[in-house]
Amino acid sequence: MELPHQEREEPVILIIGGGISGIGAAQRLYKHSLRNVKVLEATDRPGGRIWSTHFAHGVVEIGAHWIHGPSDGNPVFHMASQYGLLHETALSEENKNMEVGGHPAFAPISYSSSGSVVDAELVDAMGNLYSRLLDQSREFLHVVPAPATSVGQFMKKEIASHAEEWHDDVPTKQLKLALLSGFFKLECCISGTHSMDDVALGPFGEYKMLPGLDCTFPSGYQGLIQCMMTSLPKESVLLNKPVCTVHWQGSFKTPLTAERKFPVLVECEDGDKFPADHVIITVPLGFLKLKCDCFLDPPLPARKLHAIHKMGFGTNNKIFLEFETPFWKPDCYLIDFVWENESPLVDSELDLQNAWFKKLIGFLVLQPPEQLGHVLCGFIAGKESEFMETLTDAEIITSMTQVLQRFTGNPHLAPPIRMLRSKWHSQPYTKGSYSYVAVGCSGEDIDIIAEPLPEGNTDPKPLQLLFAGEATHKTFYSTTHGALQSGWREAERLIHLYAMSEPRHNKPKL
Ligand code: 6YU
Repeated sequence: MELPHQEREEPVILIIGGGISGIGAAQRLYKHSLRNVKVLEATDRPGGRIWSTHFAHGVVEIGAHWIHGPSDGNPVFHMASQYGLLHETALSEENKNMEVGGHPAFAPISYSSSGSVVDAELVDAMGNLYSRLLDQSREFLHVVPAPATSVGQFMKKEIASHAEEWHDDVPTKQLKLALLSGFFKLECCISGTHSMDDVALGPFGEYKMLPGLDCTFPSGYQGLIQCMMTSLPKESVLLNKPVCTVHWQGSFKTPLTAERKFPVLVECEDGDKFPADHVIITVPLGFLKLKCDCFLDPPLPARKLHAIHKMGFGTNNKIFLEFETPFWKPDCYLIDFVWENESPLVDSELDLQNAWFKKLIGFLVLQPPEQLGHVLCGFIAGKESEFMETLTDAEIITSMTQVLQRFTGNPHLAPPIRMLRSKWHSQPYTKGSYSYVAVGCSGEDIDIIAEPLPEGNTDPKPLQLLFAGEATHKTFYSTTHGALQSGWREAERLIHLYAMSEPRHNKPKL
């Protein structure tokens, strides 16, 4: 039986990328009866930077770890609680209302490079100073000109003037600076950057923190993606389908759609071609930076290309170590390393070969050990993190064992029995971890990247290309909730275009 004309002309929508933004967009379109939707995902699994895998006796997160700000305004939290994926303590009002300023909420045990434990009061005092300065860095959103170009520059200037007021002996002063140096490394992991000198000061306050004590998914973050996918037909998500070129502003037909012309044609690496009315591009900014000159035909407008190149996209990696027996106490949740001779006020030379591991901030003790085993998760950002990806497993295990022996002051500490690390910079379809607003950029650049094409609203074939993904969210960039909201935002644009409340939706409302 032949379909009525208007049904045949249901808009064809493609989504490039099966991360949370792409799957979220597909889910939203389906819910609003825009059902001619396909997700093309380059790799062999959905989820993108949400990626849980088996390690030791349980599951660990290669990518996203926490729900940042798990409270009612966070759509990932909302969805995860609806699907029943969170522990009941995460759902408590007390946890939802907690304000921790985006940082780990537990006190660390800090080891120094001479193998002793650093006085907890000193760690606390420097932690408080660092947090105050970081809060100040967020206060220059509407200040022109900002007092410095980068967060790093601003904070170092402030630290230098504080240090002048310290009346301690020289070793204590040095230790205080070494502690602050460690906090800078932590911030590099949080911001996904090599150095806080690369993060723009003015727009730093644009990133919004939600209340709530960061929580994890007891059975893995990827369970969220699996639940989201249950509302989509199986055949709507195509895996192993890397897209090489998106042709737009055209008039394309295929043997299957002989009498219908489409403005967009998506070409995959395996030669498959998919015509479409609309394409939501959710590929990571790292991929876009590398490929934007050839990924789109015709190329993107100059101002969009400029914004893509200027915005920051850095690397934050994890190193998981499993131990036969823990060398830490049962109440220890975080182990920090303090390199005693370091100072944020002195630029150290980059020595990747011999000193990459100095950028490691320390280790989280993953919970619960009864289920997972004795597992530590280290974080390392920047160029050192990218160098780490090039090393062999044996080289990493040796370096990690040496570092732990030195810092704990125990030369007999046994090496880990297993190791796993992420390699986000080497992932060909990601090329890093997440975005940040680099020096020279502002939230406006994020908006420019997010603008749909063709520009303006006079084109007879509107919204051919739409852009989603974490790097397109002005206030929640770098997070899963930012990514999800960006996917919803672009789905809503199309839903609005076809004004789905009307029975016939074959023609866009211009
Ligand atoms: C969060 C967290 N978290 C740790 C680490 C990483 C990230 N994030 P996706 O990449 O998922 O999907 C795109 C898909 O496109 C992908 O599957 C590709 O394969 C595919 N693709 C690419 N090219 C293609 C092609 N040509 N054809 C077809 N398909 C193609 N977020 O909320 N909590 O704890 C962490 C962390 C190691 C790597 C994180 C965290 C970031 C999120 O993982 C990420 O934003 C989203 O998953 C992205 O989803 P997506 O759909 O956009 O892309 C002031 C200020 C401070 C700012 N920062 C503060 C926040 C700190 C962020 N937190 C990070 C911390 C950790 C540990």
